Amino acid sequence: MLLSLLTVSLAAGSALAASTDDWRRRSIYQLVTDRFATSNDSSPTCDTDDRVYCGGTWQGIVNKLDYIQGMGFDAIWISPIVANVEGSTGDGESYHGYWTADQNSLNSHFGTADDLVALSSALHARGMYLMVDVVVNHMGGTSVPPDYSTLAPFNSESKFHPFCWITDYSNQTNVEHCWLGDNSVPLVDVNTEDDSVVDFFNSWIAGIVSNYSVDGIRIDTVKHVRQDFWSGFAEASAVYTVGEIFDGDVNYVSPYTKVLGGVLDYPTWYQLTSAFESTSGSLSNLVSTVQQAQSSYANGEFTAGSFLENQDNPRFQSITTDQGLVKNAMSWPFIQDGIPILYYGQEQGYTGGGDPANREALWLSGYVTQEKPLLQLVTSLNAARKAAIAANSNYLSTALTFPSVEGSTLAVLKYPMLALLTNGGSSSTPSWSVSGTGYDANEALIDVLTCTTYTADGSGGVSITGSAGEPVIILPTIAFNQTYCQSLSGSS
Ligand code: ABC
Ligand code: CA
Repeated sequence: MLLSLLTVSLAAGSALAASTDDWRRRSIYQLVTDRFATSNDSSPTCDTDDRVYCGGTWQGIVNKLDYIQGMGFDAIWISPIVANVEGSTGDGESYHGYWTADQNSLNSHFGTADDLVALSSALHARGMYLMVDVVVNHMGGTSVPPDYSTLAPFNSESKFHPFCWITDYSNQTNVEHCWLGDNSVPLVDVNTEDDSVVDFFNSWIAGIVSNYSVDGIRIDTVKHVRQDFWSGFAEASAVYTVGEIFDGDVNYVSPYTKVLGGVLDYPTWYQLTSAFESTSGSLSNLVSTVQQAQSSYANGEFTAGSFLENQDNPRFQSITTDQGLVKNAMSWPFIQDGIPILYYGQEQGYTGGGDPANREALWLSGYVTQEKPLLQLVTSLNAARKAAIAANSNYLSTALTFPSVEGSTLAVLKYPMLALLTNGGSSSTPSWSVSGTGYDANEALIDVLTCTTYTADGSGGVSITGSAGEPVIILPTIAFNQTYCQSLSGSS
């Protein structure tokens, strides 16, 4: 009884806060604030190798929301917002926002508190959500030992774990208590066992959510903090929380799904990348990892964040530029059970390698939307997912199945969407034959990527021959807005 009263009053106090359920139908555009857009639409040079601030701001994002929403995204994830280490270090400047210096101030390179409020208001006016990246595990130092007096509000050594580098990822105590980073920028490991630290972070996150009307949070370095820290933190935030547990093993990641709203689906990411990075990748490894995650994550894969790229890994097109493989890999986040996340720049065909090369300034692309096949692909995929959600009220709780896995082809069914994938590459002519689709006999079907129409066979099965190793994303024609196809043919 007491518990339910508490739940009611929490809900009332955060009427605008978006729950995990609210996020399930969303699709997220992840951007690096410093690299997405400048306040006055200028295009300063930005050499990623320099690792310096290039000039992106919150105001800049506001000015480019048409670009993001035009692709069908209804949420954005921005870089951490708090004040960071200033000036140059052996690892460059803190343009990415992960080297916190003061938890209680904003990063003035990105704008003012008013600018951040203006961003969340502009998003909400469009029915879009704001997700903010937050770092609890560490703060940024500039020497070993660090000068603790530069850190706020924890300005004494006792609020941190004693210095040691993380050296052994198989030792969880080492992972939680020792430090990330290097001699230039040690990531000073916060003592998240200290009650006053825990209390601080719980009210800190509640404050961030309410001060800036934040709808969800991405949590950094989750596996570097004891698991039982997170449920209190997630509750205090009162919004959807998605945690970064950078690990390829479903068994390692699963327990964190019990203490957070969801996780970034790293186990699937590893298999997705290796399945499509070449024509010899294994589709069945992808299938088995997805099935394992579906059965062991607390909410299946429904509340996991699914991605192909992010700020920590080489862009997919630095591994392969075969457009057949690229389009198949890019399709995955939009056809699976969880919440799709697209890392900015992928739609423009960016090819940067590992950090820092994968953090190119988007203004250098001119935000062009015409004759950008990958931008068109993403737009179609968002449209297809929205149509599937609208057509089947159970879509978001229907677990995907794999009705066919054969050589270099794979069929993924999440009724009414049937995604036909292949890693045969752009010189292949894939074909799929799928039964048990749930479609009616002779039902009219459409490939949303090309607007080509097909007809199911007498028992609802589908036999399709594709081209150039590209994916085919099928919906019943009746479920897909035909004006979308008209605008597609009109713009080409
Ligand atoms: C800077 C430079 C880099 C330089 C580095 C030393 O310093 O830019 O060029 O190499 C931020 C910045 C970075 C910066 C770092 C360190 O801080 O963005 O540019 O790098 O100063 C999060 C964020 C990330 C952020 C931080 C720190 C954490 O997403 O952007 O980085 O706030 C670990 C952490 C993970 C962290 C990641 C960068 O490092 O766990 O939270 N990401 C293994 C480990 C992982 C480890 C990963 C990468 O390698 O398990 O824990 O992530 O180092 C598979 C296994 C995996 C294994 C891989 C390699 O192999 O299954 O477990 O992953 O088979
Ligand atoms: Ca830690």
